[in-house]
Amino acid sequence: MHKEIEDILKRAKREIEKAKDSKTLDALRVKFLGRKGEITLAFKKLSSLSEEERPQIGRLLNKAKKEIDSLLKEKGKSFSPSERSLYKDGLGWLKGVVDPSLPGRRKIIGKLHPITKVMGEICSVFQSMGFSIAQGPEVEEDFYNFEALNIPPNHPARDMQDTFYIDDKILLRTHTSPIQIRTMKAQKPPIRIIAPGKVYRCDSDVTHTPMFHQVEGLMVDKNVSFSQLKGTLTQFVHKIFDAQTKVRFRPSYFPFTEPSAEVDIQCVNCRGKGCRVCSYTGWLEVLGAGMVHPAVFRNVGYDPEEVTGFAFGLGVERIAMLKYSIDDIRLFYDNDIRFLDQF
Ligand code: 2NL
Repeated sequence: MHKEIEDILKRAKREIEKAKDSKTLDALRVKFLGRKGEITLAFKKLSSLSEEERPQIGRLLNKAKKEIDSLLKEKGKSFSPSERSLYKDGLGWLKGVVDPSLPGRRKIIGKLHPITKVMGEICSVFQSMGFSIAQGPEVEEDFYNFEALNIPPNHPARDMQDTFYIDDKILLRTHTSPIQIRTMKAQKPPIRIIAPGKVYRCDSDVTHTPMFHQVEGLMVDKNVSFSQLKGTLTQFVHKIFDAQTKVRFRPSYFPFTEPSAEVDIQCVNCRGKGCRVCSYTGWLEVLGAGMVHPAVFRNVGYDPEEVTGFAFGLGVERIAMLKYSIDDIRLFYDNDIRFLDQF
């Protein structure tokens, strides 16, 4: 038996020495230490030995087994790190099935949609000025969307071409003003809210999509003034674009405000020099605003002799297009991952 064990050990040493990869090493482990391996079979012969021989040969076999095991492990360390770790984890058999040297596959982590991002920035700016966020339904009643806002029955904004009607009284809101009407009907002044959300208009080209996003704002209290409106919106522009951006208020008309204004900012592209983006005027229109019309206050049960208020509205897509120099609004809704991934 002595001779036999020595012979196994000698061959094991030689063959392990010669091995060139972990696959060969795996085969050698099976050959010598496996369930039907040479060392294992030799152990089985122990029972046929005499009482004196058995412990002696047993010790010898244990020593040989340990030695072969450590030779296999030692040799395994000389292969590539990835091969070694496969070997260490008992996954040597995966060699050739998987390539452990390949880099890992990165998980693609989702991002916020650019409109969601800009909407969040706009809301944060107004929240920092003390406005709270109000919400309301996208499917609205004609009363909240038009009538309460002093938009008369024949006003062009009510036109079947612009509004998605569900029936003659129910429609998809065309602006977020109905949120503010609902808030005023439910609460007493002072009120200082913004109304962000989706709005719908039957319109589609490079600057219009049938669904888009608006943020409107409303402040109502005793003695709210037009100069507070100017200050609030100027501060907003300075925070969303930059503090050097000039702002101008141009007289305009809305049925729900009097007086009304359109708010322009110095062109973000040419800084006011005149370019294609601003149609060579140096200015970009970004907001509509004004003092809440007394008729609107009466419609929600407020006394226009007691309170005054300002209101404003802006299109989120328009702000996002100017911020990121995007010239086609439809890009936001094509869902091309190569576009969306850039923000
Ligand atoms: C624009 C114009 C505006 C308002 C929205 C408003 C709401 C109430 C009462 C009075 Cl409840 N006004 N909202 C006022 C002026 C302008 O938006 O050009 N938006 C993109």
